[in-house]
Formats: sequence, C-alpha cells, structure tokens
Amino acid sequence: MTQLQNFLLFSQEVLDARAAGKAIVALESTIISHGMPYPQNVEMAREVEQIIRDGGAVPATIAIIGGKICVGLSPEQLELLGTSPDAMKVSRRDLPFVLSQGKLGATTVAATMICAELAGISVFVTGGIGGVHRGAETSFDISADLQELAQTSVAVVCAGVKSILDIGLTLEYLETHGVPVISVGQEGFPAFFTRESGFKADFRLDTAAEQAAFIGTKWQLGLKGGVIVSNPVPAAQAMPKEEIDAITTQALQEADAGGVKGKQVTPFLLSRIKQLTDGRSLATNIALVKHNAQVGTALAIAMQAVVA
Ligand code: PSU
Ligand code: MN
Repeated sequence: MTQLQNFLLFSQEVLDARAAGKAIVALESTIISHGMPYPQNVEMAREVEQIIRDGGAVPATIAIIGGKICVGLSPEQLELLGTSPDAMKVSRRDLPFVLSQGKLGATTVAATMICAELAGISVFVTGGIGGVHRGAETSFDISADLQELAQTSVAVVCAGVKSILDIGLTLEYLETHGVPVISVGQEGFPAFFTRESGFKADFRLDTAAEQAAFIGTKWQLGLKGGVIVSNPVPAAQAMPKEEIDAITTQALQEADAGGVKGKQVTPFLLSRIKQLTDGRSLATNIALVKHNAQVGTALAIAMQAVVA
C-alpha cells in the first residue's frame, strides 16, 4: 500500500470526489494519443469528461507522466497527450519501463484497468477494446486487453469490438477466460462502427441497476476479473456496414503489405480507416465514446449502492 502511493498521483478533482464519496469514472489516454488526430482527440477528451460531470460523477483520465500514474488530468495534461508524438502507447508490459524512465505514457485499456483498480475505481469508459486480430492463428496477435479483462476487476464500458478484429474469436477467448459480455438495449454484441456484429452478447441488461447488481455479484462471489458492458453506437451515428467492411478489408491488406506489426497495428488501422472514410469514422468514434460516457456514469453511480 505504501509503495502504491508512491506511484499514484490523484488530481485535486479526484481527491475531492474520493473525500466526498462521489462516483468516479476512469478514462484511458491511448484513445487520445494514438486513437484520434489532433485537435479532435483533445476536444473529445474534454467533452467526455464534461458528460461525466454533468451526469453526477467525476472523470479520472489516466496517463503516466513524470514517473507517476496520474489519475485525473488537467486540461494542459490532456493537451500534452494529444499533441506529443513521443507519448508511448502503454500496455501492461510497458508500465514499468515508462514509470521508471519518467517517460510520457498513454494507457491502453489493459494499462488503464490496472491503474483504475490500483486507484479503487471500478468503472472505466472507452470506445473499443482490443481483441483477437484476424489471422491470429499465424501472427499470435491477441491484445493484452483480453488477458487483463480476465484478471483485473474493472467494468469496461465500450461499443464492442471493431471488425478490424476477429470478433468471433475475441468472444471465444473472453468466454474461455470467464469474462462476461453484457449488452445494453439489444441482444447483439455491437461492432463499434455498427450496431450489430452478427454475434450475440452473453447477457442483455438494459439498466444501470441491473448491470451494477451483476458486476457486484460477480465480485462478491470472489470471481475476479473484468466485465464488458457493450453499448451500441447510436443509430443516427452508425456507419453503413458495407462501407465499413470494404474499407476495413482494404486497410487490413495495406497493413499486411506494409509489414505493420505489433503495437502499431491498431493505430495504423484506425488512422487508415479515418482517411478512407474522409473522417466520417472519426465522427462515429467520437459519438460512441460520448454515448458510452453516459452509460458508464449511470453505472458508476449505481455501483455505489452495490459494492461496499
Ligand atoms: N480501439 C479503438 N480505439 C483505440 C484503441 C482500440 O477503437 O484507441 C486502443 C485502446 O487503447 C486499446 C488498444 O486498449 O488500442 C489496443 O491495442 P492493441 O491491439 O495493440 O492491444
Ligand atoms: Mn497487438
């Protein structure tokens, strides 16, 4: 515990929220540094934080700055992450390097879950999680996000998994590791840019109270690990399926032909899809994160009644 405190640095807003017993919602920072271009990335980060405040909770965007795990960022720190080309994409493996070297690090879903759990935050809102990549049977490219969901007890509100990934294999992997996949407002598991992936979620729970009761029960049973709360993009902002499928196929071929590997794969595909849709995928991406922030805020507030 003492050692932990050496690494965690809470913002005043988050400290005040803890003291007042307010609900806190964690947010990741790779989505800012590697997931969207400037200035939309920083605008999105600020607006999502405000949605959480307006909903009655407190946002805690997480990043690694100056050898500390910062929980809650200032507007200047959000700007720094959104504008620094040297901000490292930090997953579980990278945390000790970035912290010990005092480098600037943007946390992925996996690393944000670790930091949120350390900070005592049980709900985390993002856009999409990583998963099993297409062709993983030869590349072994499976996001560390999935393994984190298997072991770290944080609920992750997202819009599902992108079709740049193998959605079916991702769901199989999650089942093997005991990670429940909840869907909100529909039976189907959403595919990020579109509302339907063709796969069903495990459990449909439409209200925050039901979601919180489910998550609380899992953890009270001693079943460690995350829960995915998948919330489809609002219909008005969803992308046409045929268009996104064709563009995804093209982006995947380009990644393959260009020899894009490892942690560069996801950022490459995201930015290429944005270019190929003339920025429309970015608008969809921003809309779905905001929608997730509403669901996550309600969930964080409902969790207060459930977990002592
Ligand atoms: N999917 C998105 N936007 C993102 C990411 C995924 O739609 O910004 C980021 C998240 O931070 C996620 C990470 O945790 O990419 C997964 O990267 P990888 O596939 O290299 O594990
Ligand atoms: Mn990968």
